[in-house]
Amino acid sequence: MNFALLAERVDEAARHATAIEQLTLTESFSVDEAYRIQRASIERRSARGERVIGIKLGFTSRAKMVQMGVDSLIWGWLTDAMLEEDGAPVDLGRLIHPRVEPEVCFLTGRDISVPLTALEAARHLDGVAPAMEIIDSRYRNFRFTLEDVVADNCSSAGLVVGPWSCRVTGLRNAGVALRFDGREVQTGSTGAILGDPLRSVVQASRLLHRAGLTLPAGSLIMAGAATAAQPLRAGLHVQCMVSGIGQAEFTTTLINR
Ligand code: OOG
Ligand code: MG
Repeated sequence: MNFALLAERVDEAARHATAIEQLTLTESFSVDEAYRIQRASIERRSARGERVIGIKLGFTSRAKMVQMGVDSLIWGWLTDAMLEEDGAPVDLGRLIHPRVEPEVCFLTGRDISVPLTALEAARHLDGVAPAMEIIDSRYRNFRFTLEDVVADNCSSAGLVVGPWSCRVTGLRNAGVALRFDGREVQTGSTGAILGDPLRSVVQASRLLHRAGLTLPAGSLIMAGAATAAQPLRAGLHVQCMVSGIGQAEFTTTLINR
């Protein structure tokens, strides 16, 4: 199988905001192979000058697993081109069928390369922030298998990170609200994320170790959505509130279609 060719398909779909058929309709590959396709797609981004700034976890909450019909924890890469400024407008014109999900984002203070306990994970962190991930499956109708979504860098398209706080251990049950124009569209708790989003860092450490990778100090870790994702449209003011640590926000516009 030609991993580079499959990576090119998902990468071009993202670059041109054009949906493609699921790769698994015509190819058969394992989850491990899907991660190799994902890796090759990130190498294409790096070749264009994008820089890896961290990783994201997916399907760390039941709400997301139920919404998408996938029940395994997955992970992908975040690059500097995906990072949107807190409070700034996000252009939906470069996206296919974007959705937003309320998350928390951790900032690492030390390299992570070996499996960590929750206590050790907390000591490897410099901060936590309310955050939102913008996901945009490159597959038609936002439908995929586990292998498809992994190959597609776990649908990641953007992230907005609010102000940093040092309360990395205080998030076992903090209220989460996603608001569109001031109206609540999703509500939940940070406890929905593996019981405590700190466990996403524990899981990340295991995954990195298994992949033989080191996540450098100063990296971001998106813990995964606390609620189902909500479809975006132009002209919205989008806000994510996390009790005790604050909020992140952005507006949506439609420019480059
Ligand atoms: C896959 C990404 C899942 C999360 O936070 O659970 C994810 C998708 O739903 O398209 O990012
Ligand atoms: Mg997510």
